[in-house]
Amino acid sequence: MRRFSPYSRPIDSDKAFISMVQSYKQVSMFQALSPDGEELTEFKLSHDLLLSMYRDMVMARVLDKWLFNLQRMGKIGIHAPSEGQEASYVGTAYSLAENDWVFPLYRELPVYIARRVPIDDIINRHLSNSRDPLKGHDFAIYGDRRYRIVPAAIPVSVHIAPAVGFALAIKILGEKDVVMSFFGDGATSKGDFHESLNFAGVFKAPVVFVCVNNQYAISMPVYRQTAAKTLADKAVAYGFPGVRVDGNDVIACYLVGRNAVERAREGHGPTLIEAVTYRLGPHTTADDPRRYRPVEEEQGWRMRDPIKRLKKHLIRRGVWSEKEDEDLWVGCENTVKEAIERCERNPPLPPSAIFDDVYASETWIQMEEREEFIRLL
Ligand SMILES: Cc1ncc(C[n+]2csc(CCOP(=O)(O)OP(=O)(O)O)c2C)c(N)n1
Repeated sequence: MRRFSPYSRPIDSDKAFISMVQSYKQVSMFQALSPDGEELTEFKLSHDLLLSMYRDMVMARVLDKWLFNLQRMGKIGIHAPSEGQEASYVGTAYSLAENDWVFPLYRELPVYIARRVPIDDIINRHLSNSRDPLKGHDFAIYGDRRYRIVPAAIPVSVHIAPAVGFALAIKILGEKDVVMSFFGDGATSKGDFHESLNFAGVFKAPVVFVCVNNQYAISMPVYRQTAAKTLADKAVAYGFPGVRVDGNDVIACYLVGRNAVERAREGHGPTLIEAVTYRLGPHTTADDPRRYRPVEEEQGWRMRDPIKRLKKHLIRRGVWSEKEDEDLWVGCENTVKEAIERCERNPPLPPSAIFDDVYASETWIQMEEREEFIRLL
C-alpha cells in the first residue's frame, strides 16, 4: 500500500525534517516518573490521590474503547479516541478545584471522568437519545454546567478566546475560580491561539492553557506546523511561563497543573502547559492513521503507555498488586457494558428536537418550521 503523505515525498526520506524532529525530541521536559515507574523528582502525594488518578485513567481507557466499538456497530456517529493521552488530561484536570471551569476540545473524555461526570451522561450524549443533555446537537461534543464544563466547538482553536474572556469576567467579578482551556498542537497554528494568549498575558487572566501535543493535527505532524523547538516556547512572546511536561506521566502533569492553577488563582496570570504525548489511535473513527504515519512510531509510543507507567509506580510503592489491577479492568469493563445496556434502553429523541435550544426563545420562523416538519412527519 502506498503510504499517504501530505507532501509528495514519504516522511522518512526527508532528512532535514528527521533531524528537526530529533532535535525537537531532545528538548527537555518535566518528568516525575521514569518509564519504569521510578520516582525522578521528590513528590509527596497521597496513595489515595494516585490510586484515584489511576482508576480514572483505566475507566477512561475502557469507555473510550467502547465508544469506538459503538461507532463501529453503527450506534453512534463519531468518536475522537483519547487512548494514550489519559495522563495529560487526568493529571491536569486533577489540579483544578470543583468550582473551576473547563473549556475542552473534543478529545477530553478522561477530563469528564476526572470531573466526575457520570458515564451514563457521556454514553447518552454519544447515543443522542432522549437523555442526551445536548439533545443531539453538536456531535461528539460534551458540556454540562453542573460539572463546569463548557461545550466546545468543532472549529480548531475557536474556544480559546471565549475561555480567556470567561476568565477575565471571573477576575472582574472578584471571584477566585480558574479556567483551564484544553486544545491540541493544531491550535497553535491558528491566529486566534496567539491573539487569545496575548490578551490573557496583558490582562493577567486566571487561565491555564493546556496544549495536548499528541504530535499530529490529523495527518499534519507537529514539526511541519512550527519551526519553534517546543510549543511551550510560544508563551515567552506573551510574557508568561510556558512549561513542557511529559504528557504520559500523570504525576508530572498534575504537579505542573497544580502550580499553574495556583499561579492563576493568586492573580499572577496564565501559564501555557505543553503536554507531550501521542495519539495511539486514529484522529476520529473516520480516520486511518496508517495512511500518514509509520506503524513503528505508534508501536514505540505504546511502550510509553501512561497507564502502565503509573501502574508500575503503584506496585513499586506497594499499594497495588496484579490481582487488584485485573479486578479493576474487569470491573470497569462490566460497569461500562452495563451502562451501555441501560442507556440503549432510553427512548430516542423526538425528531423535532433539532429545533430545541437553537435560540433562547424560539423565533416565529422556527415555530412555523417546527410545525411544518411535524406535519410532514
Ligand atoms: C478551523 C478548522 N480547520 C480545520 C478543521 C478540521 N480539523 C478537525 S480536527 C483537526 C486537527 C486538530 O488537531 P489538534 O488541534 O492537534 O487536536 P487533536 O485532534 O490532535 O487532539 C482539523 C484540522 C477544523 N475543525 N477547524
